[in-house]
Amino acid sequence: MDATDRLLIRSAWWLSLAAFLGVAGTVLLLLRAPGGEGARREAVQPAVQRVEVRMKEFKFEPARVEVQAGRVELVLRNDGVIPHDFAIPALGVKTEYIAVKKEKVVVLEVKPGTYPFECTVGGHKQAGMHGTLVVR
Ligand SMILES: [Cu+2]
Repeated sequence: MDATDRLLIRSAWWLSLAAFLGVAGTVLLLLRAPGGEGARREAVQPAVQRVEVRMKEFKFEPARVEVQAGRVELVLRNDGVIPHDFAIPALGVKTEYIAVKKEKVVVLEVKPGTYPFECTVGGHKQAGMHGTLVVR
């Protein structure tokens, strides 16, 4: 093997390496391209709706909560001076007592409709602790 042969072999090796890197680079670009599989899956599953509801004596703020159908996270925060809870009877939802200055997150899958909610602690609903979840 003389010097020319060795040079040719080395060039061939560099050419195949360059070809391989070119193919690999293209594959990576295709995988990361917007509109690829990942982006499509994201479009089908919209972002989770997160709604904060504050509780105090004796009301919920806001008392009317409007969301789109699908997955909803209700962040229930007790800004009052005694424990409260949160229930949506039509959906079979009821939290434990939520202590003063604490919060609880309730995750729901909701269909369009109107769902009354309330605090089930004795007398609280009658005193004004109730509201409506409206799902569009
Ligand atoms: Cu209450």
